Amino acid sequence: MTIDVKTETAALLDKLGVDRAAWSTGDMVSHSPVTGEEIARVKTVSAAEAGKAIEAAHEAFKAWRLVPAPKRGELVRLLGEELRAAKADLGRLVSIEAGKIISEGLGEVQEMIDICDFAVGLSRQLYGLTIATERPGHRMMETWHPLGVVGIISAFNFPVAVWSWNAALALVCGNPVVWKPSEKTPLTALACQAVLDRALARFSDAPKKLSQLLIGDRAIGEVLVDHKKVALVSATGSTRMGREVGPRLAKRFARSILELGGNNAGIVCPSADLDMALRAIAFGAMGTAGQRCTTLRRLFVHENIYDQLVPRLKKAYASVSVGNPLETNALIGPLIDKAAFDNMQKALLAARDEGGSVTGGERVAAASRDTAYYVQPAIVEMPKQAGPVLEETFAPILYVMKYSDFDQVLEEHNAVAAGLSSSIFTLNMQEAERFLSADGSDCGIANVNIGTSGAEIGGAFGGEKETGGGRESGSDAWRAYMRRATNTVNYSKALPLAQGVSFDI
Ligand code: UN1
Repeated sequence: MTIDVKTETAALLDKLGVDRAAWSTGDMVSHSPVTGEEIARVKTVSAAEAGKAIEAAHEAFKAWRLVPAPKRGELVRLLGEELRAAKADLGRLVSIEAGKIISEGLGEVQEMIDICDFAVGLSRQLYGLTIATERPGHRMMETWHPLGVVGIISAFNFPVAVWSWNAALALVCGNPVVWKPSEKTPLTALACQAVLDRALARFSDAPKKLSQLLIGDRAIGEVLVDHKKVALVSATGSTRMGREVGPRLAKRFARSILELGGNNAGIVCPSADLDMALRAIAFGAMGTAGQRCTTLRRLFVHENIYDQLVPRLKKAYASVSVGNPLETNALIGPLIDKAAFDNMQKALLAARDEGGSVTGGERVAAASRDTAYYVQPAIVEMPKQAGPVLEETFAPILYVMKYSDFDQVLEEHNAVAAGLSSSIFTLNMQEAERFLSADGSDCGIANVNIGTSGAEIGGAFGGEKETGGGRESGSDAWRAYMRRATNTVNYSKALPLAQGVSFDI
């Protein structure tokens, strides 16, 4: 049976409650990477409309910040309920629009449900400290207040989860959200907005325009970044994008959460459980067709086990199923577009120039049309870490290198510009603990006997160096979405000054 992707997209959008006017006659052409065909024409907003949306969000802020946080949590609880009901349809739409295999499309929606649950609990835990003061009859404390309009810029590869990490937290923290999704994935964004609208319809205390979607190109992202009434922009995407967005926000002293590129590595030590490592490496490097910011891209294998592990890995690479995620059970779906394919081929050529030996990487004819780009994942044995190994290529390429000395491999591990995720495979606790220590992995995520990708929402997500330094999702990432006030209250009858200063008038 051949599925008509365009017809199915329309049916899913109808089921998810997205207004046809938003995606049938607009000026932004939307494609599915599954076949490369056009699936919708999405309406975009002008810069002036974007500006108005932000002004309206600011008005919503004035009311939303006064709604008690646990009540704001109730809205996010309803969002979680609506997402549970929409999971199958939204997950499938993610597969159509981003090319993920079905279980990963569903997994992404599960990630949204998880962050909603987290945020609901958080809505009763926006704690401030009470701090000892040096003055008698005084009390010092800190209070966390809503921050203002939160702008969200998201990428194609996690078209819905990244929005939810930011939106769920921003909403319980008392902030409206204005979202500019990737131009490659506007349909899933429309669907998210429709799901949230259903939650809002069941909730009586929300001001109008609490959540808005701005579909448009880069110029719309710029409106969000430059608008004085946007207090925080959380931007996920390339380091190149972050290099533009970061300084512009800094210039007007706005906050930023930057979640940029990764060039994630794993180290396989002599004591590693190789069966476990093999599976973790396979998912980390080939899963999502290598299009996660957490994808495993560099692998350092100890020389004593290299000849045991690498042939097995190559076998896994040669036999992995690549195919249409809507019609087959393949583990690897398509690349997002031709540009991604071209970049992959360029990187493989550059790797060969550096002495790399490439297995895989060829285009696979998995769709009926030649407008889709499926590839056999590539594994590249490199004599050393050089050339394309030092950069992130958003495609399934795993560079494998041999190591002999632990100190040296730690240095090489950290010798790239990005610092997002990292893994060590070892049963030796000295190696494991060293990897997690101050002179171990320099990444925001450091794992033991787990791959680099697939983080749970409970931890703070993000990385160092050119990854941008931002943290989203769990732990205390919520603090970036609020402003902290330090309050000192004098309940005595005197006015002692701090630091023993006297100023008697
Ligand atoms: C991303 O690729 O932008 O850890 C996010 C992971 C997912 C999130 C990835 N939970 O792989």
